[in-house]
Amino acid sequence: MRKMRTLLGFVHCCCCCCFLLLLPPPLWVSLAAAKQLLRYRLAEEGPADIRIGNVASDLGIVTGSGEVTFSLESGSDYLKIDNMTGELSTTERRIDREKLPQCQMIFDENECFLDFEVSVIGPSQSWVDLFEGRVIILDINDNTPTFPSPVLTLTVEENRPVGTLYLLPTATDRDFGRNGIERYELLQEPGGDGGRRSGGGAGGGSASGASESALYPGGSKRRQEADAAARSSVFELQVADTLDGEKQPQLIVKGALDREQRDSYELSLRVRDGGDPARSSQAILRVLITDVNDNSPRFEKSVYEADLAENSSPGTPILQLRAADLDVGRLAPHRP
Ligand SMILES: [Ca+2]
Ligand SMILES: [Ca+2]
Ligand SMILES: [Ca+2]
Ligand SMILES: [Ca+2]
Repeated sequence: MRKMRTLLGFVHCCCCCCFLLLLPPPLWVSLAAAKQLLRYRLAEEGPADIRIGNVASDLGIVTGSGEVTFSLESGSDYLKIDNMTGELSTTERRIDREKLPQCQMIFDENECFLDFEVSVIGPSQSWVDLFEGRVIILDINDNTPTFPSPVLTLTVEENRPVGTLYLLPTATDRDFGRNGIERYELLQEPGGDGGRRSGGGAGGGSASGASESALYPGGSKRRQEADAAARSSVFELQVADTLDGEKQPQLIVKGALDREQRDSYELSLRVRDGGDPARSSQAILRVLITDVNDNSPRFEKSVYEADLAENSSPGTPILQLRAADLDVGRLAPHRP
């Protein structure tokens, strides 16, 4: 803290000044600097006229006679001082900690502050003392953590094994420290049934018209297994701590995926901060399961029989074979 004294034709403290005047100017300033420190703390976003502190009492100056007055030399954008009492308070201008340039990208709450200078003027302007002060701006939890979009889309290939990990978009919360992001949560839909089931996967749908169960006798069982997998959380959330202290949500595949059974899942991702009370928001997490070629084309029947008259002319149709492939776009009708 620096304190400078300006003499206006009167030596306010004869003994001290006689000694100080013998010293080189820089040392004179630095000796005075160690004497006084005006430091206050104030929560952001308060209304006007909030009392911050009393400069007079903190300097040990007796007021009331009107002989000593106070004046802000700097910092008056956000602060004001009562000329007679030395009471420091807020102005009409809102102090938004998240918008103060000096409060961005800091790692210590005490690094967010407003500096000011106040001059103390003696009787008949016989002397002036200039003091510097600092108001540390305390964070309040006035920002809700939010995702970059209300709907987050993730694409996952159906053959990804259990344990495969995907990075999810992070949310942002402009508040500081514990008022920032504390945790992410994955909300499973009731019954795990928030996604869209594949329509059987008979790519193109124009081939045989045969139902999945006809082509795949075990289809209903597979569907039951898929339903059970959906209910038991195919995906889980994991949150990693990054080197820069941020939290990184990750989605992990925890169950078997099969696009031909289910080609999308709709989950909810919630982010919460550590404020009191806490603020939170949610985004839809849409997981799209993409196709891989994991099905072979199959005929509708394993055995085809047809009667053919011995005098049939060349080119006479005998029978029609039907085949299907559950993968997307891979259906190729087979003809005799
Ligand atoms: Ca704010
Ligand atoms: Ca917050
Ligand atoms: Ca804040
Ligand atoms: Ca497939």
